[in-house]
Amino acid sequence: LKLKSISFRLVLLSSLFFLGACKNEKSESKTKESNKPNIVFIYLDDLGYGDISANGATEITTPNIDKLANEGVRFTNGYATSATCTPSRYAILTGVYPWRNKDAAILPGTAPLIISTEQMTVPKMLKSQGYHTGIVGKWHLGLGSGNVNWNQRVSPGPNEVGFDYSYIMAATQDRVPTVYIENGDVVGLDPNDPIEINYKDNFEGEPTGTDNPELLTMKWHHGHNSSIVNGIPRIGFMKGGEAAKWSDVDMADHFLKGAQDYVKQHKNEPFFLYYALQQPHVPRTPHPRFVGTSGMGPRGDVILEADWVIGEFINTLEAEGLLDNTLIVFSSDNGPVLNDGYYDDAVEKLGAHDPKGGLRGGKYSLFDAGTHVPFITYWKGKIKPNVSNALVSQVDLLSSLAKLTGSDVKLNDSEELMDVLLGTSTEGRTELVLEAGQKTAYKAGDWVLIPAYNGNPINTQVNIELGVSPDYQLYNLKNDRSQEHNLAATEKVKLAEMIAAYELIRGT
Ligand code: NG6
Ligand code: CA
Repeated sequence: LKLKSISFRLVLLSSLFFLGACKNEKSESKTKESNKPNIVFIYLDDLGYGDISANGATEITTPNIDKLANEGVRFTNGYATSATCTPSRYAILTGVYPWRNKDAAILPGTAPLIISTEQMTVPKMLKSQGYHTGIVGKWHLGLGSGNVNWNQRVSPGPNEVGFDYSYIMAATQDRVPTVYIENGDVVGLDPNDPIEINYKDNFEGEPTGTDNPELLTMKWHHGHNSSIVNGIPRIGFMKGGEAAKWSDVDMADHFLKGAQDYVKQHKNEPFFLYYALQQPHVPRTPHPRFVGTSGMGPRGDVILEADWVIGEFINTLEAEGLLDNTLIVFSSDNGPVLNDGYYDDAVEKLGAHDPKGGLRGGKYSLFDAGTHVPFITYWKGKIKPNVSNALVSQVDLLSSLAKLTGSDVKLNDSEELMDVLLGTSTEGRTELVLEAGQKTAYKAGDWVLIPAYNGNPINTQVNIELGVSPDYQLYNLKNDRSQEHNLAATEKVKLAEMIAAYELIRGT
């Protein structure tokens, strides 16, 4: 009798399955591929640990990012590899520590591509597992192989290191060329008005921030005094390409639309989208509907704008029926900075807000706030809401996602921490090398070693402590989250142990 009922159930089940398959072939193929969820990185630019209300901000509310945090895993010990953009972006895509690549430093808009086309990358690995791969947003990893001609297809770039589709800004919002590039081609370029870029010399007769203050709608504080685009002085000189120039205030909406279109177009296959927002990097140019919304000036306003576009993007995933089959990783490329080269009231209107969230330092710094950033994983129905204190780094995404999607790719610097990222394990990394301005520090558990370095202890232009000191620094973040007590002189044994462990990694 038992056997009979089991076989009856089996027949019933399989006929149900068959019916289901006939009804909707597409959703059946999605279920089959459920070990290949869509993967989205939402990556912000210069967002600090304390800039989101989920991490304790009280002066600013970020409901959409908080939704990811409160319904996903909110990491309290999530790290970028670096305190600036290019190196962190190098690591998140390649799974290799950026200090292994001497070119992984803040790049001008004319820099050649610093990822080798031979190298493994997250999109390449996912492509080999059947994914369609796309990037929308900030690139800043160099393009071409030197002397880029912006009037022809620009290559190699994202499409040559694993992305099937790319819609990018080349470098940063404050650097020329101030145009969008789709699959290597400048969008909207008029061939009769070719683009010329130079990072050393201006083109004759072209206005600059230094010479033509009367043309500026935003004043520069340091750097940012070269070509003027949309009233904003930039880094680097640009001539031509008038019709192709982006609108700064529309950039957030523009990238949002690109990200939404990408998921709509690829919803019937597993996809990876690297959605790299430009906020709250300078120049901070909120769309008029966000101006004044934070009461904190443009920096706060663009954080609210970023939160809004993220909400819209999640709504699109939901409307397309993709939310419960999509792993979202949310983070930032480096810590916060207030005045990063323009007068935009970021300091003056900060009030009680603490972008660092109680950590020391900031962007550019070896102190914790340089690299200790918001880090969230979210997967509706799969990840249980959780706060994790496990140590994780963006460099771990390559090996971890390989594990998730059935690839055997595993790189040494990139630890396989998929269970930690899904919130089912708390066994994170035991150690991590951090980088700022090509100087490195070492974290093991709660301990942080900052080796002795020559150099300025403070970047006075941005008013951030860089963590640079001619003496060894040793901190225990457990009792001293804001790194106020240097224990190097008293914890001699620990210091020696940390130096030895650090040198072992740096020597490999
Ligand atoms: C610095 C710029 C800063 C910012 C940074 C890159 C000056 C004086 N400062 O050199 O404004 O653009 O580079 O930021 O030019 S990052 O987030 O892309 O690393
Ligand atoms: Ca950045």
